[in-house]
Amino acid sequence: MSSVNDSSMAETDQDISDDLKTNDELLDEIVEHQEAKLSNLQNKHEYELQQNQRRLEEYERTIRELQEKLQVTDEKTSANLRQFDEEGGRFDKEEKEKLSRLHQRLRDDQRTLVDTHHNKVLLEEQNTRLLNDLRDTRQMVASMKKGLGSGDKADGTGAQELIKSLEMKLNMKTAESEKLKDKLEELRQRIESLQKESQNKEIASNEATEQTADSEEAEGQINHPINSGEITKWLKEGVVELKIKRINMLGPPGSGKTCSLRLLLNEDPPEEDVTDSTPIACRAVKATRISCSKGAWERIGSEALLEKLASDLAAYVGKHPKPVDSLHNNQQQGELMECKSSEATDAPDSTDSQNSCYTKILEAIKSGEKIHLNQSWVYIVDSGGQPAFQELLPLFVRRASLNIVTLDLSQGLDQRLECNFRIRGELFPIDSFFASNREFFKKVVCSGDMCPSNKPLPQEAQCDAQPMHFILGTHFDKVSHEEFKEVNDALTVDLSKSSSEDQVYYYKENESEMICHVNTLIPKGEERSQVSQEISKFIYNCVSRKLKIPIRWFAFDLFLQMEAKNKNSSYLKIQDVLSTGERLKMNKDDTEKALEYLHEVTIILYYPQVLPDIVFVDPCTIHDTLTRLLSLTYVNRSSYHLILKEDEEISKQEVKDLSKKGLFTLDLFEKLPDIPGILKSDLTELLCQLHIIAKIGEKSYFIPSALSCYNGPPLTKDNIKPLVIVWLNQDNKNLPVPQGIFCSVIVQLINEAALKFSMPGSPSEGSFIYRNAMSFQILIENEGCVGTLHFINKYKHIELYFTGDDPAKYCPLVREIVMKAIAESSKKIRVDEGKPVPAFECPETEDCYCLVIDEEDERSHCTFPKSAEVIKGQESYWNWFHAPRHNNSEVCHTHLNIWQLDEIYCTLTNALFSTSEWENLGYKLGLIQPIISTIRSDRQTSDERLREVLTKWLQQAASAATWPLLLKALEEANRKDVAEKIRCKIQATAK
Ligand SMILES: Nc1nc2c(ncn2[C@@H]2O[C@H](COP(=O)(O)OP(=O)(O)OP(=O)(O)O)[C@@H](O)[C@H]2O)c(=O)[nH]1
Ligand SMILES: [Mg+2]
Repeated sequence: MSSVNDSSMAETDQDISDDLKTNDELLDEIVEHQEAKLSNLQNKHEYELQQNQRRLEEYERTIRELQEKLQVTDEKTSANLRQFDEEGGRFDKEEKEKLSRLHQRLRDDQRTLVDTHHNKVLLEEQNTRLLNDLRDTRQMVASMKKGLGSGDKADGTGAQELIKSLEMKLNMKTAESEKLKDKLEELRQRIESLQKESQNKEIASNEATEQTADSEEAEGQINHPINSGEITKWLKEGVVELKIKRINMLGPPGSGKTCSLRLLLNEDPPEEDVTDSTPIACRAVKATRISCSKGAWERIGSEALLEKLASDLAAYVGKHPKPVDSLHNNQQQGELMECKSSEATDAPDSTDSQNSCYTKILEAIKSGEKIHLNQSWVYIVDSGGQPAFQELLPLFVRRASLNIVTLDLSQGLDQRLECNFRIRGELFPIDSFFASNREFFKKVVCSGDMCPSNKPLPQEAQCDAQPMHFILGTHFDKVSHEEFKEVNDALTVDLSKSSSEDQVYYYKENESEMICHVNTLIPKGEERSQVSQEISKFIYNCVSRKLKIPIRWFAFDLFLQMEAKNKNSSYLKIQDVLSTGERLKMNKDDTEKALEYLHEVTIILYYPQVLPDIVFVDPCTIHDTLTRLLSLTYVNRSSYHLILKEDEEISKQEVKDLSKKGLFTLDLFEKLPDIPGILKSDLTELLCQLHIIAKIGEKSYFIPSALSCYNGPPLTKDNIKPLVIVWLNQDNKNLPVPQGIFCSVIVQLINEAALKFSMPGSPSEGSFIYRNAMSFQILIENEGCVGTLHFINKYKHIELYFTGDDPAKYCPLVREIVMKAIAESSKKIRVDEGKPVPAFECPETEDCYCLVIDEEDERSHCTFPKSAEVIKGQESYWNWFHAPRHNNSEVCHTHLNIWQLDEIYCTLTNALFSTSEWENLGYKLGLIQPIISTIRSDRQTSDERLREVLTKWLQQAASAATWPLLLKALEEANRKDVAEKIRCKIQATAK
């Protein structure tokens, strides 16, 4: 039994041992499995930690970079703010606040970044703790293994508990790690958003810096003299594009200019039967179209216009809703409508409205919007028709886009015009240098005389366009339709013979009616309105010029006009002008530049060299004083009280001196009504500067416009032929003598220092003292009187005669001085069109001029395609230039012809003239730039271009092309060597 028991016990032991073994193995497996699991977890955790570590490092780097960037931005912003502070006042409070808000936000962001950094440190600490925990876990697993190996807890429960606790701990750590991960992710996102925000701030800060730089640049420009850059600077902030229809009313005295203007503006006809004559030029009427459909015009005052501008600007930048009455404005068409106000009806609370305009305009400009307003104006200048005024007009009137030419139909076409100076219902006959309507029409319309041809405005589009004409036949109520037709047809024929045909608008093209006939005195009512609308609508569609004016300057101009109106004065003191500028945030320099610009562009007159304290906002007071002075020569003694100051009288001698010699004294000038605040002596100084008068003694002045007009026979030609001065345009077309230049040159010659030009004491036989013809005795120190110069305005040209014993000695000097005076006067009255060229009247062909093209070689070029050979070598002509020389060989003077082109070309190239020098030679041969440009574009090789240059020269110079001229051109083109070679060759051939 025992053996059985023993064996069964042995078996049981064996089983237990096996079981234990199996348990151990199982436990080992479990431990191994858990160990592997833990190890995996540990690896995963380590990997994650490593990742976290790397990310943290990245964040740390990003934060560092961000901090650096922020520091730079911060420094920039602080520098900007400092700069703004230093330049205090330049930037307004609003901008400063904006920047300081930006600065504040940057500081906040910096603080957030510091917080982020702090969080990162906490995260690092947590990670360290995690690592420690993991180390503990590892140790626990190791000790568990050890415990199991020693069999302390043979049932394995200890191990299982351990495993459970380990799993719990691991789970805990994993959750913690997850949390950390989330936190890191959150942190990353915040850093990213911070980064973005910082970038935006940086851009904003850079923009602010750029703006500072821009304004610095702009500030820099202010110190420079006025230039296109200066205008561009102001144009940048906004532009008013004015579509200006600048209209000048031209017509013989009493032809109905003023009455026509009233009709066009739909104003009532004048109440008086005889209207007063208009002074030299009237205050310019600004009119706007009041209704698109009706097309009528209405005068508009500066205040109304300013209010309109302010509300348009406000509406433009969208800050203020447009007032209801401005909503009629049709921006698309650029029409200014329904803006009813005139100088007379401006509201009494003008200061308030002025202040509100300042505010609105400045706000609009400051808004930073690129403003662009379109406004259409009709800008009409009514001028006085007196012939005496004509020469003064260009100084006060700018070139028009349209001339309305009035002709009194009742005076007949060829009938001598009855011209009167009208004052307070009285008529005083005046002389007239145009005998009839036809003559006036031909002068003004067919040849463009008596139209101011001064410079187009700097910013004007279509600046090269010639003014157009619109012919208004007045007094239609006094003639039959047949009579009108006769005049219309005759003038149409005259026009068709001229080159100005396309410069006239036909009123009814289909009915061949060039002239628009009208009775300007139609009584107030429906018919008058209808006629007014019809004509003004037609005129409105005629040409207009576009003018870009910086908004600030445009507003400045209007404010000045308002200031002057408030002060009831035609001028302003410079202090008032500067303070108006200041209110528009313009400093002294800006204001002076704006004044210079407005002087050029509008009617403002500012002569800092003569009257630095005065700005004439409207020159009407100057016109009035001058008109009064000149009218003393027409009116009767009994009417002097209408012209002079109260209780003032003038002597017969004073009137005689003025009308016969053009002389007046300061005493006489003082007797004319004063312009309050302006000394008469200052006014005479101004008139001297304008070349209207010349000072000829301590208190005496000479005014050529006061003289009568010479209508007598032409001078009998003396031993020396007259030199004529003609004006040519770019296409070598003859232009009339520019209006205003003749009297201006007379004044200039009287002031001449090099030679003394002395006027004769009074008109006598053989000498002239007229508005259009003047004789000067030429006096030279130690030699006395060396001759007499007769200087005559023939309107197509100016003629110079010299009578003296030795013309060859003095004529060249006289010619030079006259040409210099013409150049000076052209500048003064801003003649832009045409170039004065010395010439002779062609002895062979009527109306043809021989233009002097080479005084040395006595070469002239006929304006008619015809030879001027006859003049060559004739002393009576060339004495104006030099004593004649005839030392060149016959061969040399043989004229070159177009069929010699190849010979000339080969001679040049054989003498080693390079074809590549074609352009320089072309210029030296007198070809003008457009021809050179055409040659360059039309011909490909220099070879062809040289041939073309020679062709053009031969054609242009006609029979006047000679070898000496070509040689001279070569010498001037720095090819003396070539010239010498050719000269030798020609001489050899001649022998
Ligand atoms: N019957 C009639 N008279 C007219 C007409 N137009 C003008 N008049 C008269 O002609 C005179 C001169 O008219 P204005 O318009 O002042 O002439 P103006 O061309 O401005 O004259 P100045 O300013 O001296 O150059 C006035 O007395 C008018 O009454 C018209 O169409 N018919
Ligand atoms: Mg008039």
